[in-house]
Amino acid sequence: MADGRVVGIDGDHGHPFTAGFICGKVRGFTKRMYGPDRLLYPMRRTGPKGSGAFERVTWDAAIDLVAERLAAIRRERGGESILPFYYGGSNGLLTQGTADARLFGALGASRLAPTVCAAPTGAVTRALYGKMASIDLADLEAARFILIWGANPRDSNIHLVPLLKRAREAGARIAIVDPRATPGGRHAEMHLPIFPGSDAAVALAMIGHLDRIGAVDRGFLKTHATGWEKLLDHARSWTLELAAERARVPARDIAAVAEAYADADPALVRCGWGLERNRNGEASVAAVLALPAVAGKFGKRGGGYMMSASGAYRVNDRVQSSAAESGTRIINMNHLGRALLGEKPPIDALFVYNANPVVTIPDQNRVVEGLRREDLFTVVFDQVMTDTAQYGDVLLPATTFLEHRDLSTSYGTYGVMLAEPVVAPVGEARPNEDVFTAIGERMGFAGRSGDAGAWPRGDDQLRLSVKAIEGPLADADTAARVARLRRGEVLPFDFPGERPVQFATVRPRTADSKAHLWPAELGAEPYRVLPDPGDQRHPLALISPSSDRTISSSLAEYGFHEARLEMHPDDARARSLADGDTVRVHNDLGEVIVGLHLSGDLRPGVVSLPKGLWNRHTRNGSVSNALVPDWVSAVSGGACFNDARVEVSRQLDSETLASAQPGTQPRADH
Ligand SMILES: Nc1nc2c(c(=O)[nH]1)N[C@H]1C(S)=C(S)[C@@H](COP(=O)(O)OP(=O)(O)OC[C@H]3O[C@@H](n4cnc5c(=O)[nH]c(N)nc54)[C@H](O)[C@@H]3O)O[C@H]1N2
Ligand SMILES: Nc1nc2c(c(=O)[nH]1)N[C@H]1C(S)=C(S)[C@@H](COP(=O)(O)OP(=O)(O)OC[C@H]3O[C@@H](n4cnc5c(=O)[nH]c(N)nc54)[C@H](O)[C@@H]3O)O[C@H]1N2
Ligand SMILES: [Mo]
Repeated sequence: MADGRVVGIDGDHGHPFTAGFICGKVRGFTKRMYGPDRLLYPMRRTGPKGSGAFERVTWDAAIDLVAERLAAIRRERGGESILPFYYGGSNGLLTQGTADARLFGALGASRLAPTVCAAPTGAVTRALYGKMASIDLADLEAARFILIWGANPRDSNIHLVPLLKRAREAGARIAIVDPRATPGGRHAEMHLPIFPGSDAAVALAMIGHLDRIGAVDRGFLKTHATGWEKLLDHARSWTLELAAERARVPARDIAAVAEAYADADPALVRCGWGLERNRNGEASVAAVLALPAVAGKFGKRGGGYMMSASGAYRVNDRVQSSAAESGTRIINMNHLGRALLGEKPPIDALFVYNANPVVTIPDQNRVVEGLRREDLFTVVFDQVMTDTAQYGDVLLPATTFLEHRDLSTSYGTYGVMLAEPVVAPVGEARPNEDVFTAIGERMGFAGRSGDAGAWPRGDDQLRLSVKAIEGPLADADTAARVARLRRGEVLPFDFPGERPVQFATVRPRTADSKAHLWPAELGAEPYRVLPDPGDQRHPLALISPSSDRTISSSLAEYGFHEARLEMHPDDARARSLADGDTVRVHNDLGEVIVGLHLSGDLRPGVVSLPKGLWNRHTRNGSVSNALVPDWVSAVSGGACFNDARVEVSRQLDSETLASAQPGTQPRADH
């Protein structure tokens, strides 16, 4: 800190988990706070939609404008014609689900199904294990075999890396199931480079194989599971050969991973999110998470499965927002483009905050077409001028985590902490809670601070949010929790025996405390595998996994220079392409023009563009989502990013210029 400005960011060396270690992109966060993309004051659109022409207005004028338009739209078209759109944001409990929920509840707005991430995984962990707590990261070291399935800790979960290293030094073997040899995975003992979307087939074949070699723990299953006979029966139909054909890997390699897993003790499955992002998402995650039950890997430290930690606790939305559940229609966020263009009755107002849908939601071209609607009133509330903000009618500047208070619940670890602001807001930026409350007041839904009917704010909101955390959080008493948080403590989860051991100290939270391996919640055929969506014209699978440059699309404004498409040299040779060429990645939904980078880390038949790009990072101003269909997974409506099938051809530079959209050319990094 110097002169009220942040000059550097470092980890907290007293933090029980990170011990002061943070990633490079957050270390550079001042580039977001004070960078040229920062939104410093409210603005109003002056040019055509998407032109990026805005004029500065006061906060008062901006809130008047938003309140008047929302009131008029609600009066004329009904509350459901208003759609709030949010997701990642700051990921805290004060910046989401508080005053925003009160405002949209009071408006009777349409509700958003938050499905862009973790919907299949969440549905499966609920159905199979009643969201039993995952094993704690610290217990990774106790494992002798770690099966990393569709996760890339080196980029997306960097605090796992030292633990993986220590586990290996202690003798653990590591196997990776991933279409690419991930940066950390290159050293793994085993790598199954399966074709995207074939996970369910592979995991079922493993289960069938375990059965044939006598490695199924029937004792465990009889006592602790239901539906396992049906699962074993079904798994038999997925022979190693069938799965191998589907996954495009040798049958013996699938068998070898299954055998190594069966032999090791304790053995752990680290399940990521890469395998859920297709139409077989639920079946894939279910088959993978059934493995520890089938092979009898639960019941000891270092065995079982590890996902995000959020299963251990629940945030009671009703307590946190002090609002009643509304019965209004629900819009799947993955269908944003489709909904803006065709929903009946139509969506007339869109309020975007904590999200950047123009680049993070499937079917980018349709999302943009929807946002271009002249009759749509769009508010975008963000920290920076995102690709979505370009389409706003009103822009509201938001504070960053160093400028506002937030309550952070765990995602990978078991703890909750309160982060207080360290500097005053930059420019005229304001926190979410504050702005949604101000709109609520202006619209007459909330009394002014101190008046009757005022919405809880500040410390009152903090108490509600802390109270809303249901789970094994140390101190049941809200006041005691708040006091500890305010002293800067990381409030730990209070598991019997310190850290959860699945089927020992924590059990499934299903009605009978058993694992449900053929759960009705996943439909009549929970392990049904749909055929690959590929067609002959678009034979390559496009994946868009997280990178170490951004957090979703956040921080991409300084994290990226220019994106490159990764491709296996064999696929390039077949198309007469060379490293460094400019290529057109295309299918019937759209095209992305980028430079090509050849890499033997990817399996043949799969190409990759990083998740989180902004339009300026490609040569035609489109990102991978321009190629992603907006179909959704069967049970939970999850996004199918990795179902994109594409073809790649060489692009001449003269063509690139002709097809670039105005204002979206790549820009130099700053
Ligand atoms: N640096 C950084 N960290 C992040 C994020 C970020 O954007 N940047 N995002 C955060 C968020 S929101 C999330 S949800 C998590 C996600 O973190 P992860 O669980 O690691 O998920 P992804 O990065 O989407 O993909 C993980 C791996 O799945 C592989 N994969 C792709 N398709 C398939 C498939 O069909 N089957 C299998 N088995 N593997 C496949 C990819 O090659 C990739 O290596 O990371 C979080 N952490
Ligand atoms: N192609 C492809 N697309 C993907 C994925 C993929 O694997 N492939 N992964 C998906 C995944 S896992 C996820 S989680 C989603 C995430 O998608 P989004 O939820 O859109 O996440 P971000 O891109 O991080 O956008 C969050 C925005 O919130 C803003 N923000 C941060 N804090 C605050 C705040 O306090 N107040 C306000 N008002 N704004 C704030 C940030 O500046 C940022 O612009 O993306 C998905 N998109
Ligand atoms: Mo995510």
